[in-house]
Amino acid sequence: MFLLSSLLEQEVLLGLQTVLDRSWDIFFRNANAGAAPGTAYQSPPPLSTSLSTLSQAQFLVQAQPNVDKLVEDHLAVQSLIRAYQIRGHHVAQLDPLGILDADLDSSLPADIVTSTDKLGFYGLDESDLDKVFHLPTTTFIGGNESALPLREIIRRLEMAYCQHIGVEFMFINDLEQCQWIRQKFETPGIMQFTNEEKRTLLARLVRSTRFEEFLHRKWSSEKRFGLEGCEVLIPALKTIIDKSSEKGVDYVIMGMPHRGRLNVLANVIRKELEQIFCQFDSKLEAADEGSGDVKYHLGMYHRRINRVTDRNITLSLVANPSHLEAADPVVQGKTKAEQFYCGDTEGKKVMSILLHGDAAFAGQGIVYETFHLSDLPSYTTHGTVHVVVNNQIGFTTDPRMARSSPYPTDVARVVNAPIFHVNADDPEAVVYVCNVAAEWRSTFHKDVVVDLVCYRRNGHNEMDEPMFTQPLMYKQIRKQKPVLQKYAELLISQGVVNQLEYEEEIAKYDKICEEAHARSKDEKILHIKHWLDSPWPGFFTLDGQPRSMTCPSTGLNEEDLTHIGQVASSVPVEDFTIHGGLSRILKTRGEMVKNRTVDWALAEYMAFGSLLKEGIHIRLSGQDVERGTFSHRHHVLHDQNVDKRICIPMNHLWPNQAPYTVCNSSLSEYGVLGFELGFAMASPNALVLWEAQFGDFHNTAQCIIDQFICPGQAKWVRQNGIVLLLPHGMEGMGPEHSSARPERFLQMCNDDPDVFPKLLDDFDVRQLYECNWIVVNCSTPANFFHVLRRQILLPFRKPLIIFTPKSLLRHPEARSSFDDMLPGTHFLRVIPDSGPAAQNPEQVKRVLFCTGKVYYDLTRERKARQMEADVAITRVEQLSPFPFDLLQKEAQKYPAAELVWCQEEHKNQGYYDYVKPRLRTTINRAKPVWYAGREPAAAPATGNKKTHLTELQRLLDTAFNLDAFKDLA
Ligand SMILES: Cc1ncc(C[n+]2csc(CCOP(=O)(O)OP(=O)(O)O)c2C)c(N)n1
Ligand SMILES: *[C@@H]1O[C@H](CO)[C@@H](O)[C@H](O)[C@H]1NC(C)=O
Ligand SMILES: *[C@@H]1O[C@H](CO)[C@@H](O)[C@H](O)[C@H]1NC(C)=O
Ligand SMILES: [Mg+2]
Repeated sequence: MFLLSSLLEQEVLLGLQTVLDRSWDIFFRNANAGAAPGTAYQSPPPLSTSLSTLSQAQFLVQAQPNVDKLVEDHLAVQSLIRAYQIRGHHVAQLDPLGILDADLDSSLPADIVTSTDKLGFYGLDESDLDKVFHLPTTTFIGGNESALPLREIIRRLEMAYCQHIGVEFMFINDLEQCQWIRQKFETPGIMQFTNEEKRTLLARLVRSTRFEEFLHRKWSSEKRFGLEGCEVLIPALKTIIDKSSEKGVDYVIMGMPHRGRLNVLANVIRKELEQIFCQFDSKLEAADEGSGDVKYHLGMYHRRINRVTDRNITLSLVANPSHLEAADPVVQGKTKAEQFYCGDTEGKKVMSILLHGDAAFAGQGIVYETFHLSDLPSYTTHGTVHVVVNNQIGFTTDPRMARSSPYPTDVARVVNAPIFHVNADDPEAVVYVCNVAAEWRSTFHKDVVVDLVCYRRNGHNEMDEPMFTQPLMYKQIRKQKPVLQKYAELLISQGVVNQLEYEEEIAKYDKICEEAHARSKDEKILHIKHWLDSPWPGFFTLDGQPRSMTCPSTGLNEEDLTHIGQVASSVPVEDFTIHGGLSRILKTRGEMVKNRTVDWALAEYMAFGSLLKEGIHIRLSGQDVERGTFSHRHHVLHDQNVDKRICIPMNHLWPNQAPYTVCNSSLSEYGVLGFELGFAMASPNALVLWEAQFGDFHNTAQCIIDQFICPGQAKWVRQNGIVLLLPHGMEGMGPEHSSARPERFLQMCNDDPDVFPKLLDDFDVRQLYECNWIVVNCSTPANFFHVLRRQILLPFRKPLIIFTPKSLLRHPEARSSFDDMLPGTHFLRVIPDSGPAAQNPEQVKRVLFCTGKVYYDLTRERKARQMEADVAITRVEQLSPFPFDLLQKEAQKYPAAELVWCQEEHKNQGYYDYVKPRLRTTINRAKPVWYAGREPAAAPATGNKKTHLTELQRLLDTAFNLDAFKDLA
């Protein structure tokens, strides 16, 4: 007697159907005939009925003991099969050293039949081993057989799940995908290699192994983060690339950490060996601008023929900082962009491969953030193949101290990615899972993980002593035969190659290395330009000449301004009901357009709309950017009656316009900013913007800012025009929503505060060319419009940091006229005073220099105090590069005036520390530069509204009290 429903999991059921068609018959006939009154019984559903009906059915059945036992045993065998599918990987032999279980747990699951006494768990015993059992449809171990003796069932399950491959997939919520994987690993004899394939694999192992040995021979005291202990990585990657190429991929974008990077460059990407070797020669100087980077960080781009598939393939390895896993989202963004530009909407032609170390993959949160982008419409790259070099150590740390999850790969389970653990000392098993991984990606377009369980033969780097901390492991490692030797011996014993052929293969590759080394000595100069991961052909020249260092007017004709304004205030599709409140917003926009004025949102619209007309793709990404955090943007309209029906007017502006992408992101900064940086890397002809919900949230993405955006060009001679929109302003909203931390960005600007630059022609453009990034805080919508357009019209690309307003979005005075946006107008780096003070500059007693929103507080206060002739207010709109030229003019214009920097931020924050020395340099230190603003503080702002207002009043009092600095002078 048993309760069927509780036992019936979906998959067990599928299997039951085959077993039951015969036995059920008898079973029910008996029950029907002899059912005692009161025995709960229902007539069974036909076997063809849907699973749900069947599993809902509950029936207590009483049967003859032998039939009962038959059914029970079948169910037992099915749960046994399922146990192997779920937990077989826990007993697979994954560690080449045989020391540590790959899942950090040496206990054996009770339901895996490692010895016959375990059969008892299932109510079976040895006498059942030769009984034949029907196989459920959820297994492929039978091949063409539908039934097998239990002994053979167990043997085949062990072959499939408990050898050198551990398959972790039963958490996947999709039956078709599970069946696909089972078929790949359970089908008897499916893992076959031809002699040709074995020889190719051996040759690849020879290259991988001998490359490291060559470097070791020539430069034994150099760090190279060699691959020893995971030489199989090279054939693994080549297999993934070959198989993907066969499936139609022609562009592979890769990201990887230090370990084995030079080997990957040499043997996977096939960077010329002399270019790699010459980096080891310390006599060489860097020929290009910038600081350069160490050899195991540089990027690479290479196009060549894939010898296995005879198809062209482009391989690109993205430059990375030391910060492990930081390049993950960057690779994804670049991949997305490359897919976008070649119209590859399903990821059939462009794909990414990410490599990871075991400790970093488990420990770094960015891995999780990146996984969560993998299936979002505007961020998916349609499946990434992840390869983990799981050498069971991170620097000196044992994995048992480095993670709380059984495997380093568990993070991938959140996106239902199958995970293939494989013993890296079995090269054929490795190649097999890599083929399956590539096929998985091309079939389901979802992420997949290959976990190469290996070891690290040396210390963390070649200079490092591992025995201090891992004595037992390294005793074993010293005894461990290298995988190349093991595999060569195997193939020789199988008669696939002979000793002589093997030695010749080695000699051949050693000779290649030697010759390249000889050539590398002729290379006098290291060209970082050979190490670009994303070349921009055609961008830096115009008709074969370098582009001139000028920037055309960023203005726009009236007709286009009006047209964009009209589209921005309408619903360009029929039968579309928008929210009543939004109708009012659009109506007000329409009126503004009639009045020839713009507010912030409209200025942004005009900048985007005009660039789209010129064929510039625009992508705006970040949390809630579609509507705008402050409900001012509304780039995506939602039909109030139809779910998911949306309209993006920006895409209805012009015939043949470039596409506009605006996308609400996942709640991530590090991941999403990295992604957009990668997107911007792919092409200079796109305006890619990331907006923080509030400016201070950028600190969760600090690594991308510090390691990529700020020094990217200097380290990797790679320009990037990404724009950061960071809402900023002291508005009494408390410490967390006030400051975008301008001081951080300004502190990282590369211009010299103490040197007044030479004012050559086109000073402004040259200054932009030389800086590492541009930092602005616009006080008018028109200036915001211009700076966005300038970003594209410049003949080069620089990151642009914009502190954007909150209350100014709706401030009645923060409006601009079309007149300030017409042809001939341009971005104003400095906005001088134009009122009574400027008419009579000699009479002016004080110049207040400021930036951003505080300008509006200052003008209001000045008016209230009737001091318009006494105090001039100069707005610094571009903070970096610092407008030395224009500010010099401003200072000279008011000879009798005191100079004051005024800001609403606290004194140790904001702009003061950046501006003060530069202003002093500008005036040749002829006068002091005073400060009017909040006191130094630990938090960016008070949480108390009243204190906020008091502080504001106090700073305004200082700014307009002409005696304020008398005592200090
Ligand atoms: C974000 C970050 N934190 C710390 C380090 C310092 N670090 C360099 S390598 C390393 C260990 C990495 O271990 P693993 O990911 O297993 O790679 P392996 O070196 O074993 O190949 C550490 C901690 C780093 N590079 N990046
Ligand atoms: C590969 O690319 C080259 C140059 O772009 C081209 O000449 C060649 O025909 C291509 N080969 C194949 C097989 O597509
Ligand atoms: C347009 O201008 C008129 C007249 O100056 C003014 O009353 C109205 O408020 C303006 N509308 C908008 C939306 O700015
Ligand atoms: Mg490691």
